[in-house]
Amino acid sequence: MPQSKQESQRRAKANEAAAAKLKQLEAFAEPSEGALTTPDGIAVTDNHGSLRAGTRGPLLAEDFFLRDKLAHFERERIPERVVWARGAGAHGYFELTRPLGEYTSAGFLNDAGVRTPVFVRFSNLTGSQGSADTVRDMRGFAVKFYTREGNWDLVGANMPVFFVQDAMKFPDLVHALKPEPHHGMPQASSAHDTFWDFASLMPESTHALMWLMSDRALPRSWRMMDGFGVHAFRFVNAHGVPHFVKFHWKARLGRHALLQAEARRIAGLDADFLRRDLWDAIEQGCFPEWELALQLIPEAKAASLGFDLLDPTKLVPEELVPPLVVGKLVLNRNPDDFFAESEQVAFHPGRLVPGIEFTGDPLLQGRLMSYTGSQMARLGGPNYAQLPINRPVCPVHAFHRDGAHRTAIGQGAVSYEPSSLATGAEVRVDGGREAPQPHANGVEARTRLRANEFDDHFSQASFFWNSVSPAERDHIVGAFQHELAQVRVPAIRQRVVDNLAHVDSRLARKVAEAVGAAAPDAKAAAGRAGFRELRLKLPIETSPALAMENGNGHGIATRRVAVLVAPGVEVGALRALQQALEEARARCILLAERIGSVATAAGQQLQVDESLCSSASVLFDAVIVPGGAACVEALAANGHAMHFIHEAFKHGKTVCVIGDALKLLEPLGLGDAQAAAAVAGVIVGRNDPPSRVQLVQDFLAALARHRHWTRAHLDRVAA
Ligand code: HDD
Repeated sequence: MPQSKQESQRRAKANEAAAAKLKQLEAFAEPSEGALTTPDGIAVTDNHGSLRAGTRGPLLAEDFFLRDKLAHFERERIPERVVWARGAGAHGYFELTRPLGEYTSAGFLNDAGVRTPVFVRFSNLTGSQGSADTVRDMRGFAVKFYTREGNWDLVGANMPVFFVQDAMKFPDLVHALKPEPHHGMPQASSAHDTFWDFASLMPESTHALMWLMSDRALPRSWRMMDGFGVHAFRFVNAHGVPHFVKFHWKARLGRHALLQAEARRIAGLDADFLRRDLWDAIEQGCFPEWELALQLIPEAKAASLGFDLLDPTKLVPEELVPPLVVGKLVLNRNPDDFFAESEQVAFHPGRLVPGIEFTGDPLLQGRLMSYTGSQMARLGGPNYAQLPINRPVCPVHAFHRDGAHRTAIGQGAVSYEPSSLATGAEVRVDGGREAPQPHANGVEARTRLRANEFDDHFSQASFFWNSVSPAERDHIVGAFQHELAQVRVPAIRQRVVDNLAHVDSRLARKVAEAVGAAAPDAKAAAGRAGFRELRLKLPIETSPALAMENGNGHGIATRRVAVLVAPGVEVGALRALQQALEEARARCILLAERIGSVATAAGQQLQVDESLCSSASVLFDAVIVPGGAACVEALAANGHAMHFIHEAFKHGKTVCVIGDALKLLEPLGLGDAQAAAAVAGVIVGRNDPPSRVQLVQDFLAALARHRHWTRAHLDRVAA
């Protein structure tokens, strides 16, 4: 189901609310002219002298104005574009004169007379930002259309063909063209060994070389050069009928060039010749204009052209396919801020509005992969589309979040879909189950669909559930119960249990009961958008390998065993356990009421590692409580100790009580030695030497099992 109208309206309202909030702040704003301030608006009292300790003393760290001013200044430069670095732009509009409904559904190409705002940047392919305008080079002709359906970037050039056919060769071309890496020369020129070395080995570049060596490479003015989209794109009308299309900008002032000798001299006399020419013309009100002319080619006709239309080293002669003039481009406003506009403008040939599509041109396809990363690297992060010059004029409802330099202020909790929280209704943005669309190159079917078997979402969830041990199942139920108990919206809890009904009915029921949901309804889940009713059958019912319980591993190395002690502790059996644990590379940690030492029943001092009140059973894998009447009495009177032992028991850990320490299990109903020893993971030992060997064996075996989940009624244990 496509995005609902209700959802769009809600988003529009949210956007309005965000705008209104900003306006509330703006109501307090004052005009920015007047006294100098810091970027935070704090008045600057002296912009000439830094703050010093006395007239001849050192600078003071508290001169935050100086520090901020320098810190900002040091970061003023950003990386220049890796190619097309030298350039400048202007604002204007595109006006459609010939509606194109029979060719494309793009809204701005359907309404004659409608003006679409544009920003255009002209550039040199080769030179750095500080090079000269008039050198022999291909010129960039990039147009950003701010349409009501989003931004469309036509990122073309003043030549209709390119040097390479495949994007794989683009970095090589640029490396060959740029100054040679060992000495950094020559700047902004193709007249050197590496370029011609590469070009001579790449016969596909020959056609573009002809253009590069022609007068087209020395335009008299950007206003006097034509532009080309270069690649074949594809128009698709409202009925899905495709046409190949090639874009042409035809300069109203005609095509005029400089002589090579002139171009060279001007490069020295006025490196900014072309950008100055554009700026001055616009300032004088002589707004430069271009016609947009299209070569429209039915797909069936493409094959009869005599060359491959998807090859970007080929042009379509106008005599074969006469261009149809459909509108005009007018540049009528110079930017206010070169950096914020001409420099920060970010083009991307993949920004296409509905009704305009790519083709399989391998160069174009490669371009689609390149520009996003380039803009992020250049403009410092993923939010470059929020910069004023790149911002669309239509509403933006993107779910992208956060990132450096975010300026948009989002609304509400929902930045994902499908969702139901924002509107109360279920919203899902997908194309449904339409058949795959044929691709423009006519070879492959394009689709966002996955293979049918991917529609089975539950069979393996059930398989997992059936494979794990009963204790693990209890934990799964508990985890669902716990998580859903934190969910405040009843409809969400219900949806989860309805889905779980497809996994296991008992699981679903137990979860539903605990979270106040109605009886799980598998059919309700099946009726939901995005749900696909398919259940694959595995040749086996369960997989024991999936149960955690069957993967105990080997040994007990690094397990942490707590030993709870108090004065009067009997250490005979404990010593044997400690020695065995040490040999197995497990750790024994002694805990008592206080850190320091306690006296044993035999009058020796026993080192204490941690205090009971600052530790907890959850930090250990098992607990040992050695005997000794006085010791046991002291521990029984210590709330921390009793909680420690009972909690370890409740959590299924190995609990070892020696001699009279058995008494401490009385509150668990295990005061009787036989009853206690019958419980899994409870080891009841004595201090007499003959029984120690068995005690050690039992304890190590129990510890190796890690947890003992078969203990009955653990939920009744108060811990
Ligand atoms: Fe590109 C920028 C034109 C192929 C990768 N390209 C860029 C600009 C223009 C073009 C005019 C500058 C836009 C502006 O003013 O900001 N590019 C073309 C043309 C191509 C072409 C006409 C061939 C038909 N480009 C091309 C390929 C790749 C790139 C094959 C890489 C696979 N182009 C980039 C880039 C740039 C870029 C590295 C550099 C700076 C930037 O993006 O912002 O991503």
